[in-house]
Amino acid sequence: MPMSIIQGDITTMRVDAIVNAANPQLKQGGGVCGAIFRTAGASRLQRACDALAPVPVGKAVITDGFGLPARYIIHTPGPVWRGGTHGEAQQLASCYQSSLELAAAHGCASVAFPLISAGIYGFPAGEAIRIALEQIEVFLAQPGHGTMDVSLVLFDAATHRLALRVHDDLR
Ligand code: AR6
Repeated sequence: MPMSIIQGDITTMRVDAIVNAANPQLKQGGGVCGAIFRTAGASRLQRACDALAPVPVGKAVITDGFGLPARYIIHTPGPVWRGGTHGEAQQLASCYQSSLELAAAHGCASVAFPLISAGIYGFPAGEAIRIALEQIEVFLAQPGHGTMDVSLVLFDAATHRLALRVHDDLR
């Protein structure tokens, strides 16, 4: 199944799992993480997260989706952008790999990602998109994973347009 590149609010996605652009402490924070906590129910999600924290950058853990349409939330802390010379690209790639492996291990048939690290953590959007699309494609090409429905959900129109351009350039 090909991946989808869509514009929208990830908290509304009716998928098996949405991915949270988390921090290693799994605290609510702002950005997409803040929105996910608010929609899921902040205190019950925080209790579930506190039992799993801390999580190293590039790894992933899973909780219930609580009040979300999604059944699960996969929490992955992305790298903070520090100029690109501190292994940020590899760490970001690892976020997608870890999240997709965890989703598969939980039998998820559909997964939606936000653009991890590209907001508060400062990762340049074009490069973050390229890494996301490449890692999703690599995963879907693996035996047994080709039927998973994976979406990259961009919040604003400009980033969505950029993602479509990056996708075309990768062809
Ligand atoms: N749906 C989809 N994408 C969204 C939404 C939404 N509802 N809201 C924002 N985005 P960010 P990070 C986009 O800052 O850079 C938090 O405090 C946003 O436009 O949410 O990984 C965490 O707790 C951007 O493109 O995540 C961490 O401490 C993308 O989501 C820290 O911020 C990621 O932006 C993580 O920072």
